[in-house]
Amino acid sequence: MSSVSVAAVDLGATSGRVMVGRVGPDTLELSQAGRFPNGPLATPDGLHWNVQQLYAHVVEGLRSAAATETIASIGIDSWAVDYALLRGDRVLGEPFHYRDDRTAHGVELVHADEPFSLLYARNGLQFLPFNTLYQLAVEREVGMLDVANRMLLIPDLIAWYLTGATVAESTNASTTGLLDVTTKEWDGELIDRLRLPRSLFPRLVQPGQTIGTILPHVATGTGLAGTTPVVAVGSHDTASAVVATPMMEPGGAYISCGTWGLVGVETETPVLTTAAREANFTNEGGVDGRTRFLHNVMGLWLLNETVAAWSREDGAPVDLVSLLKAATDVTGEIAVFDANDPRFSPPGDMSPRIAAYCEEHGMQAPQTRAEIARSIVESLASAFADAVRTAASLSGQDVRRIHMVGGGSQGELLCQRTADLSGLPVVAGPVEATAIGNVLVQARALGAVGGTLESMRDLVARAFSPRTYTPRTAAPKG
Ligand code: LFR
Repeated sequence: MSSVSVAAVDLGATSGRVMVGRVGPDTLELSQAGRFPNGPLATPDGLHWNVQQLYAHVVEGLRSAAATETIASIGIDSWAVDYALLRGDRVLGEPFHYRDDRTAHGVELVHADEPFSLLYARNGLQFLPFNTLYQLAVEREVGMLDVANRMLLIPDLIAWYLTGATVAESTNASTTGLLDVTTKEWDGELIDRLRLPRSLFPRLVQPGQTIGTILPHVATGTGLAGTTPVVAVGSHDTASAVVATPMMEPGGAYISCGTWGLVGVETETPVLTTAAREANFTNEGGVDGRTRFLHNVMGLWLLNETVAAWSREDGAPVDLVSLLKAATDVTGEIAVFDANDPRFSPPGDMSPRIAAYCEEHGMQAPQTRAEIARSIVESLASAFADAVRTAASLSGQDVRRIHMVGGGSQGELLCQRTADLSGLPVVAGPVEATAIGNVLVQARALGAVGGTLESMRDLVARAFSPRTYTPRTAAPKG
């Protein structure tokens, strides 16, 4: 086996990137071919994603990648649940952002027909008001589904732009709420009961399968060979991140920390107990048929939105490194708020919402920017530690260490406080777990690396030495 170079398109809610991975049996290197901002775009009809612009950045990134080396394939991952509607080959408007508040009405529409407990038994998903099925209920009500005849999730839409092929990659399809959690096929009966047209949902593909080869104009525009395939990866970003989480032995939980903190364990089969449902734990589809049993905790969103607001206020970017240093030096009582409170979900400055939360709960609100940042980090670490404990007890796994991957793994204070509050060592890194998981699944499909997820994780651990944070205080009781 020799090494190959592949391109990973990794779209996050606040930024996207095109990475080049060089992968072989003993090689795993990553370099950046393009990075660009992303975020909600407010228009009179709600919050949207500007996917045309994202696609333009993707093409640009692929062109830079092709300029330096021969790219053997392309893989695409992004955040979950959001989609474009198409009629034939016409895209019907810009996709909605999952934080658009029309989803509240979608929840009412769906739950009027199907109680959550029944949905959970079928799809195994935690309740999140933006799950695709709630969004589609609104589309149905406003008549969009009388026109549309295809739905493409965001990575599948980008794959269609590149190849013209319409598919639904299965890990991401598992976040729609319309996949049967056991068979991992579209749940036709549920789709009928929700009065959605079955024809909306494309053929499912598994990570590692080829979606198609790039279209001639894409080859011309990027300089890639006309035969370059787009290979399905764990196209849900969290699925790719879990692939590259170096859980080498049993007993590892993970926190994939970017915009969100996805906290959980990997299981062989879904956990569909009443306790799991009541704790709002999800069973998302993982690569190689594994289950990602996890809970969505708010993540760096809280800090990023607040820092963005302060930067607007100052007319200059706030320096995150100095802010976090000042936050680390804060002493005394710090308010810990419920990071999962829905008031923190819409975009914007979190400080007034944190102050209101503290007032309602009889706590002294953080005052200075350093105190606010510290309060956010403490609240995230506390929510992470709680979610790890719950994941362990619901899954029956004996969790002995926590792997923190993604952007949050760079935050020393966050990692240390998560270790302190959980009483468990936190093994931090890699930062680019999502892109690494993306390139590894492509490399395996091309035959450049072998076999199991475990052997790929072994390669990750060798290539990106993680840093371990040891808990400084005894684990809290209970
Ligand atoms: C993380 C993520 C989460 C999903 C949320 C919304 O980027 O994909 O897993 O719940 O975004 O799509």
